[in-house]
Amino acid sequence: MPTLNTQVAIIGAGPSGLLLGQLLTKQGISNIILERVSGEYVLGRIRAGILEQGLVDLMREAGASERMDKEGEAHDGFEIAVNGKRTHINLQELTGGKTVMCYGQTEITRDLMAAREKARLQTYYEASDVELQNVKSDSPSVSFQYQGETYQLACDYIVGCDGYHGVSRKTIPEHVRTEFERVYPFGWLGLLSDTPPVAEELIYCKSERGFALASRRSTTRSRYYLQVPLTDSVEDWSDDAFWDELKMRLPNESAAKLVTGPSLEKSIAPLRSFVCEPMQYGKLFLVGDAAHIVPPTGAKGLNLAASDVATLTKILTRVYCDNDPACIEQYSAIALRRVWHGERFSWWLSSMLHNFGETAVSEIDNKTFERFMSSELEYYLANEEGLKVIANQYVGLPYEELY
Ligand code: RFL
Ligand code: PHB
Repeated sequence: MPTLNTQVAIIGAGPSGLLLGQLLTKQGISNIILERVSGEYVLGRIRAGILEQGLVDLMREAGASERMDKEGEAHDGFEIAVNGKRTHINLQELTGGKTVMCYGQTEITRDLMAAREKARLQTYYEASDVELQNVKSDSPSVSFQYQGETYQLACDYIVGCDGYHGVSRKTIPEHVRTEFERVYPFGWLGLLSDTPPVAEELIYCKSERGFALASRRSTTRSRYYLQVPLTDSVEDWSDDAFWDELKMRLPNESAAKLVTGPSLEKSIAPLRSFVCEPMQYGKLFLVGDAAHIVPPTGAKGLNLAASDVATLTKILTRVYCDNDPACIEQYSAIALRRVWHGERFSWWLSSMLHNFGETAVSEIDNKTFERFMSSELEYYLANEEGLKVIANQYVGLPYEELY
């Protein structure tokens, strides 16, 4: 049986795993990544588009920012349109100079993959049957199947960056784990197309027909989303049907300018708020979607993954460079504080901007909940203080330092 050795075993080569691998390598900490699918498959997933400054800085620190710095778009603001009435959220003015960057998760992943390959770091793609062993002991390990052979990877720490459906979280015994979950009664149907985007900034649209988002990837590539019932499947939506529905949800002036074209990709993502506590168990850490999921409305998912990576990099650097192994106990509390802020913000924006229709929401009846949320949105959009509350959370809260 082939055996391998490293300081940190990372499960999952999504953006969390790849970014962590780069940052640890910069600190001289060795790491091996195990990924269930092929690199090509990972790059086929179309997901996030908006990066907070914290993530932009980490990409620079990781030495993988060259293309992002050239091609990423700085966005000073975005719009919220309520039944066609638009409010501009000027992030720069409302936050004292902060902005976000529009650059796709696919590109982030591609850049990190290229940096890892260039540094000749070990990644096992299409590794199956990954199993975490002895995570509570001083000699944890991971076994996996690769090209027909069983491998054993010995390490000091294991980091679960394997997303919501991964194996790492489930290694924490059920009696130790608390999971918080809210499943929303709708999903987002996303469409990617090589058409000029309808606007320079994102437009989040609340309408009686449901939520829509006009986003973008570049001056020639658009990304749009529609709120759809969970019972819908992608096959129910021809490109024409998508464009027709989008026009009805966008403000009239935007609908009139919308350039349509064939889809490059179409997929439906269910909306979920989910947190697993704690995020550390013995020598195992959970990072990103493995520990928490947010609905995409606040653009927080990948950004929360990045703040987990930042915290864990600081912790492992202290463990190895300052010989302070006890500091790993700080990880869960620091990461979870920021995660819950992101969870609350995404839930809040999602609740205000979607149409819940006949679906049960809480102990409050639907009609009343809808009114509460509409009124809440109106209140925040009507005054500068309210806009500041939205803007400061959208650009992202600061990262917490270790103590
Ligand atoms: P990922 O990206 O799911 O990667 C996990 C990786 O682990 C692998 N894996 C395994 N590997 C080995 N063994 C196993 N047993 C394994 N099980 C799984 C998987 O194959 C995969 O490669 O998690 P990660 O790295 O934590 O990254 C999280 C982000 O992907 C996610 O939070 C964001 O995409 C969320 N998100 C957004 N976040 C933002 O910050 N801004 C946005 O604008 C934004 N928009 C979005 C989004 C997510 C969306 N979808 C589809 C859910 C828009 C959408 C539509
Ligand atoms: C995206 O462009 O995919 C995107 C942007 C903002 C969001 C969610 C998704 O809130």
